[in-house]
Amino acid sequence: MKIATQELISKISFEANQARKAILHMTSLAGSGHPGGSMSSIDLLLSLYNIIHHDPANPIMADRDRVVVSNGHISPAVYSALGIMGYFNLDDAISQFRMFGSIFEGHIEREVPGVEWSSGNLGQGLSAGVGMALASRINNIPYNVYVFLGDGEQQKGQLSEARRFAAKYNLTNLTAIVDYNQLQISGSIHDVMPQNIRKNWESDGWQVIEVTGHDIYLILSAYESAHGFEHPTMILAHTVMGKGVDFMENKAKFHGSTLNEEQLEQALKQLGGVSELKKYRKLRSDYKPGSHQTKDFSLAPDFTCGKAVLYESDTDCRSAWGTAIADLARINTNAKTPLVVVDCDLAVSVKTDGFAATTPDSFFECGIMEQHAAVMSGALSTCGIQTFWSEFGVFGMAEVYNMQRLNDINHTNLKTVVTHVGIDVGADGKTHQSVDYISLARNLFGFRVICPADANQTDRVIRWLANKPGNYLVTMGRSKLPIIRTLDGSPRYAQDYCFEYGKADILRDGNHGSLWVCGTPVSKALKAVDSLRDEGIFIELVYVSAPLHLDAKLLKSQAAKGPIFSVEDHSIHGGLGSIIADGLAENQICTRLIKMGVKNYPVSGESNELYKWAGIDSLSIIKTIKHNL
Ligand SMILES: Cc1ncc(C[n+]2csc(CCOP(=O)(O)OP(=O)(O)O)c2C)c(N)n1
Repeated sequence: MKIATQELISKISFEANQARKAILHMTSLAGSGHPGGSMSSIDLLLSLYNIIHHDPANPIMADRDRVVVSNGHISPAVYSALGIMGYFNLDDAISQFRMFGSIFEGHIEREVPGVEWSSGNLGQGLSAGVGMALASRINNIPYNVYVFLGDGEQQKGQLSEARRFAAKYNLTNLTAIVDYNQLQISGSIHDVMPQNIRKNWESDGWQVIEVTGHDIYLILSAYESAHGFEHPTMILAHTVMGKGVDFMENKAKFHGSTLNEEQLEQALKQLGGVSELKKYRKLRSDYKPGSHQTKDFSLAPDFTCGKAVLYESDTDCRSAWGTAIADLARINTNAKTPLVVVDCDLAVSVKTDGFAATTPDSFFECGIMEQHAAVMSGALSTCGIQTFWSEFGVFGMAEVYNMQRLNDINHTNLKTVVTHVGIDVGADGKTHQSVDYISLARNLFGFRVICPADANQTDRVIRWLANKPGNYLVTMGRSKLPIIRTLDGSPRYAQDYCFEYGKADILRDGNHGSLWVCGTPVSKALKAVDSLRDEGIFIELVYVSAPLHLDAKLLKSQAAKGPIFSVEDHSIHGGLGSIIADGLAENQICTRLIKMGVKNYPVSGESNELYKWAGIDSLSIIKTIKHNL
């Protein structure tokens, strides 16, 4: 780190003045945005970018220090600082701010060179920074991570989850900077929601330094001293909202209000400048969308997949998942890509305890902090680490829906493996019976969902998945399931079976109609179809392991045979049945669709009782099919 010389201080002061003018221009030009917090945090941001290890000409340099801005609404400050540092042409950011087609969106996006994490959903950035700081240790690449946060943002509970994790794993390469301007949208942070920010961080095990956030010398000194402690450090920077323009200072209104032309001129005069709106308006009208380069967010693991395990007797898919991931860890100790598993106090139930015993250094225990775990895991997966997070269905998706959404926006490579999905969970009751995992994931444009049919398919899916980039949700129930067999009695997903994403499997042939099934009810469906076969009713049984990617051709050929029945241990709203309905309508395929699945919040009971309750046990399936043929 460079020492706070007078020359450096003058340089930063000059740049901060330039940035303030840019912030005001871009927000006034766009007619929206957040100038107040941008002006309060700009001295902190520019001071940091002037001393950290980074290279604007190589924004993805492996050992660069990372800056995560959790309060993504201060995008005008971030774009100004990065533009001044040379990541891109500052005039582009000013003129294209919040414009259709531009990368300079209202809240910061990873597409912008120098931006490490897309943010705007307050409270999540510290978890992302924790993931990056942990990744430095896992990858054995030394660098520091800095996370900017607002003071109103301190009200978010996820921050304490992230703080505790950072303290537990002693992430001393992590520094948080809180822009303590004491204002938020609705006024004073002390009125909106009183709290003792300093004590909260200290009680979670962090070192806290307080500093005046507009004194460049003191800011630089704080950054220098932040790494001298045995704990992660938070810098509580006392700042002034709207700093630099007298009529904006300490006014909550300017959190999210922009200046009109007259106010802009007055403000620029105070900053020693003049309005350049005319120039930027011209640049804005000349801008053609789509001229930016796209970043490569991918992950390219090269794991040895090992020998498939063949299960011959009833087995729960979660045990097959646990065995496969432990096996992958065992045989890949020298792989170039690290393989990690994240847990939230459920390892014994989700069966990752074997992995933890095999490679304890690659297993990270978050406790009951799912929101932090989801984001931290997502961030790890952006740092060249194949990251599996295993959870109960209800906590791995519904509990953290917005975190998974932000992961997806961030182009993460996260593998979320959820067990205990559906009413198959049984006696735990409705709070634990996740019946919306497909419908939630379906909204996330980058997610793929895999629902293995039995232990054998689970084993192949996990080994296949180890080498895949992108976001996947793998789902499984709690119960032991029969092994799926062909009519001659051999395992359908035998040792030589290779998983193919999006390929549905025909488990039984038939020409009176088809039954489409996804997830745990497959053995019930199989039993129903085999019983009907004995009665001379031939129903084709289609197993859908990738419900979000239906094969339209298959749908068409099946529809020609007769009605389509769907069965799932999931809400009939938004799951397999709904996806089939969309597929039929969108492809102009005309047939009847009869959906079987969960139609209300479930109740406690044995899973067999609950399947009967929902009408997805074998007898109910037979009855429904006969009734509708
Ligand atoms: C999870 C979440 N809830 C609400 C918002 C809407 N919002 C944006 S900024 C803001 C106030 C933030 O206050 P502070 O952190 O003090 O930032 P400053 O006003 O200093 O810029 C709110 C409530 C959000 N972006 N994310």
